[in-house]
Amino acid sequence: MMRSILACLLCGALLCAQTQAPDPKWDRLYPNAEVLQLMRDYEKAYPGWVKLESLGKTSAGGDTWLLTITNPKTGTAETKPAVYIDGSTHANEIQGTETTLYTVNFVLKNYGKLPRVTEFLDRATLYVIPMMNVDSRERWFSQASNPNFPRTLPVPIDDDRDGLMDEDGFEDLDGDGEITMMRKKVALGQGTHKLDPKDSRLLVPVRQDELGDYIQLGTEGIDNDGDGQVNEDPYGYVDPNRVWGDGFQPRYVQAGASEYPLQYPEARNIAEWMGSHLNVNVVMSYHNFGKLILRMPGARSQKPMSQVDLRVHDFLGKEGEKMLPGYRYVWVAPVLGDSYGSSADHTYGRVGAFSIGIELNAPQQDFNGDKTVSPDEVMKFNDELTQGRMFVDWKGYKHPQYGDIEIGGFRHDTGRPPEGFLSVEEYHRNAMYVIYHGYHLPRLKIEEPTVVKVKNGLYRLHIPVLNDRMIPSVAGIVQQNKIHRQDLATISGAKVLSSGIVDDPYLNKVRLQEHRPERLLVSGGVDGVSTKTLMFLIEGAPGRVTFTYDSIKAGKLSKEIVLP
Ligand SMILES: [Ca+2]
Ligand SMILES: [Ca+2]
Ligand SMILES: [Ca+2]
Ligand SMILES: [Ca+2]
Ligand SMILES: [Zn+2]
Repeated sequence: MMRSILACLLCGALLCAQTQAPDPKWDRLYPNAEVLQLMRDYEKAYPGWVKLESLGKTSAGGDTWLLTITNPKTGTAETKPAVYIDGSTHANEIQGTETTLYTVNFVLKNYGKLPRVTEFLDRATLYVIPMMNVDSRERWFSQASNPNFPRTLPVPIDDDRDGLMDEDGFEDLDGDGEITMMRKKVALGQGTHKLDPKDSRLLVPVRQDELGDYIQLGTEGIDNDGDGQVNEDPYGYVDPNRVWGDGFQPRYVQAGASEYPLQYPEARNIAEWMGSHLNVNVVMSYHNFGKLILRMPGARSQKPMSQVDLRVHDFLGKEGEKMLPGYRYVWVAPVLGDSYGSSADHTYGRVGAFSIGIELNAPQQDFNGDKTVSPDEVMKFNDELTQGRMFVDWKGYKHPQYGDIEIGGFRHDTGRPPEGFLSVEEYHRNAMYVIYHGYHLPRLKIEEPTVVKVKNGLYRLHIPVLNDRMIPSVAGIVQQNKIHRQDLATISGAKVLSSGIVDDPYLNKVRLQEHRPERLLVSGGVDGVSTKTLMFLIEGAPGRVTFTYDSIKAGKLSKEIVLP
């Protein structure tokens, strides 16, 4: 205690933890209960700066936990432009959660030490939902799982339409806690594969002119319902990234869709909350894998993104390629195929936030430098850099349908999340990319106005409003979809006779607002890295008036102006 008080006296302008701040280790993954404890501990250690709340219950009784982080002394969270990040939409894409926690930890521990972090929490808000698909993420840890399972919402669906739901899932037949793979040795000539001559743990397909003696039997499990298919209807399948409102399509178009948009609380909780938190300018959702920065729209049939928004996305995306080496910034639809009802489409189209999905990387080694990681290179990585941690070796099993088989393969926590010794760099670079977006949140400043006394009691003001960061105060999509009102400029302390937006101050070209000049709506707000000058013709006495610029996405600011 004495030591922490002393530390507090010494830290001056730093953000001091009131209790021992959590100090997570980044070389391992955190089960849900530990994630929740970390969130509680951050809230306790940084009272006022960190708020933890549940946005509501989820499909299987969990909570949508939200962290709100900002400097409370510089304004409340909702009054500031915000970056929102989330992880584990796909429950098996685990380390999105740890990536968000690393970001939380970094900004709290470095406030007052690093200028950009300090600026971020002073003028902006960071919203974090570490575990979107919280119930299935818990199941990934607590029950037998694999790198691809469970993935979807915890909602039973009759995948094979036999009248039963989730009746034939995967099984951990050998009871090792992992759902791995099955293979079977057969008589020569009856197989499709053979053992890889370089590594007998791997199978290779036989050539056209070659006889095989192995068959692949897929994921570990049996035919539970005797319908002649193995594992045809496992737990799930509603995809939490195909259930959102904007661009939604039903299941006959989009596999994994819900019956109607926002049917399930995992998405609805967030959509409802964000619908009343339109200060969110940026949404970053962590997935894996593939080293991609994905921009919307999700499908080629959707309306293309406006040029003004595309320019901003392209700028931030290209910077991302530099900060995250090996990542590619791409339009999702032509690269990963058309998808409908994704969260990024929703938060862009309905909230007006620049929204990207990030496919995180699990670095493994391309030993021979041919730019691909082949199965035998994965094995070499497993053997030499993890001492065999990743792979469960094949062993014999008597299967009720297939007879004598072998069971083996990769553990559930391999391949998609980085190995512990490689995770920090991934988390760190991604956290810095979040702060980079925070830096480019719109930052408005009211510049020195020009005041012209037309005659006694009549003044013409030209007031420049500067945005010195890349993200506009009103995105193109906000205008296009009429998501919320435009920025609003007002003068108090005088009567406004006329107002408008100045197109050319030298030639006095002004677009006048026809009605209610006292309430100037600034169409399109202030673009990134630009100035918009506003004109007010006012009737008043010498003295002071107050100009106020009120932006839903960029905050509210005022300036006193002296009338001579
Ligand atoms: Ca079924
Ligand atoms: Ca097993
Ligand atoms: Ca079956
Ligand atoms: Ca089964
Ligand atoms: Zn995903």
